[in-house]
Amino acid sequence: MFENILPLYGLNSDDTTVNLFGDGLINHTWKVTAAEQSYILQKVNTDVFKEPSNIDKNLSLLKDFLNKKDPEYLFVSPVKALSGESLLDTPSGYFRMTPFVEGSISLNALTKREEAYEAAKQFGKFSGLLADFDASTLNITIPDFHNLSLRYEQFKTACANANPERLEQAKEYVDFINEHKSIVNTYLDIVANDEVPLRVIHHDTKINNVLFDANNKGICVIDLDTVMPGYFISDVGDMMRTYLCAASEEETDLTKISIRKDFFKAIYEGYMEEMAAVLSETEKQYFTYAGKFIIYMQAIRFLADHLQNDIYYGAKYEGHNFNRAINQIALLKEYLKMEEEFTTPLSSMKEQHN
Ligand code: ADP
Ligand code: GN1
Ligand code: MG
Repeated sequence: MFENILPLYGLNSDDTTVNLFGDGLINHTWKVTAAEQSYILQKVNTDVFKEPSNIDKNLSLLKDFLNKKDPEYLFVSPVKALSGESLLDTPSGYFRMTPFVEGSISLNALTKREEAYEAAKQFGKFSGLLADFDASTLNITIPDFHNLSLRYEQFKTACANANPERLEQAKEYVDFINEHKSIVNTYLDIVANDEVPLRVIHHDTKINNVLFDANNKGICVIDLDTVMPGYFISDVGDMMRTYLCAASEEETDLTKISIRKDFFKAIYEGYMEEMAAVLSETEKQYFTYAGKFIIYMQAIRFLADHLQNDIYYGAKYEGHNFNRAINQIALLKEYLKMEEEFTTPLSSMKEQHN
C-alpha cells in the first residue's frame, strides 16, 4: 500500500521507513521517516468520519485564521501532495500526512501536575486564539458527537438490542448509568442557556492529543478531526477524565483509580490562564460539572459499544470495552466523591482569574 501512497507526496518508498505509530483509537497512524524529515501518515477512519473532506476544509480555514492571528503558533496541519491536495482519496482509503513534530513525546498518562498544567494551557490557548473565529463556519465532522442526551438515548437502544448475556453481566453498570441521569439533565440546561455559547472546541483533549518536549513543556495540540462548534465543558471534561487519574482508561485494577486533587487545580490554572477572559461567568460555574459530563459520557460510549459487540472502538481482547466502561464508572464514582471539595478551591482560584 505505502508504495502507492508515498510517491503521491514525492517520496521514494525505497529510502523511506514506515512504522505503525502512537496509541490513537480511531485512525491508522504511521511514522514515515524519509531522508530529509519525518512525517505522520494517517488513513482516516471513514466509519467514524463519514466525510473526510469536511475535516480537510476545517483545517484549511483554521490554518488561514491562525497563521494571521499568531504566526508563531504551531498549527499542525497536513502537507500538500504533488497534486496540491492535502487529503488524498485513493483506492486504499483517505490519506493525509503532517510533518512529524521533531523532539515531541506523547503521553498516555500523566505523572506530574506540571504536565496537566501544560496540556490544559495548550488546549486553552487553542480555543482562546480561536475565540473570535466564527465557529458556525466549521463543518460538523461527527454530528452530535458530544450530545449527551442523544448518547444516553443511544445507550438505551443499545441495552434494548443487546446480547442478553452481555446485558445481564453489565446490569450493575447499566443501573449506575440510569441512576445518574441527572448529569444528562444538567447538559440539557447548558444547551438551553444563552450564556453558554458554542465555541471552537477540540472535543478530544485526552492526554495523547497534546505533544510535549523532553522538558515536559507542552508544544502543541494535535488530532484536530473533531474540532467543531461545541461547549467548553467538552474540552475541560476530557482533560479531567484523562489527567486526574494516574491510571488510564485501559487499567483493569480498579484500586488504581483515584483522583489527584492537585491535578484538578493544575487543569484549572493552565486552562484559565488562556480562557478566563473569554469564558462567561455562567460557563465558569460549570467548570466542575465538565468532569462528570465527559466521564459519564465516555462510560456510556464504552458500555454501549460493548453491548453492540465493539463496532465502534474495536476490542483487543474479549470484554475490552466492558473493562473500559467499568474503569470509567469507577473514575466517575471517585470524581463524584471529590466534587464538593473541587468547588471550594475553585472559588478561591477564581479570584485570581476574574
Ligand atoms: P487518533 O485519532 O487515532 O487518535 P492522532 O491524530 O491522535 O490519531 O495520532 C495518533 C498518535 O500519533 C498521537 O497520539 C501522537 O502520539 C502521534 N502523532 C500524531 N500526529 C503527530 C505529529 N504531527 N507529530 C508527532 N506525533 C504525532
Ligand atoms: C477516541 O481518536 P482518539 O483515540 O484520540 C474518541 C474519543 C474518545 C477516546 C477514548 C472520534 O479518541 O471521543 O474520548 O477515543 N474519538 C472519536 O479514548 O470517537
Ligand atoms: Mg488521538
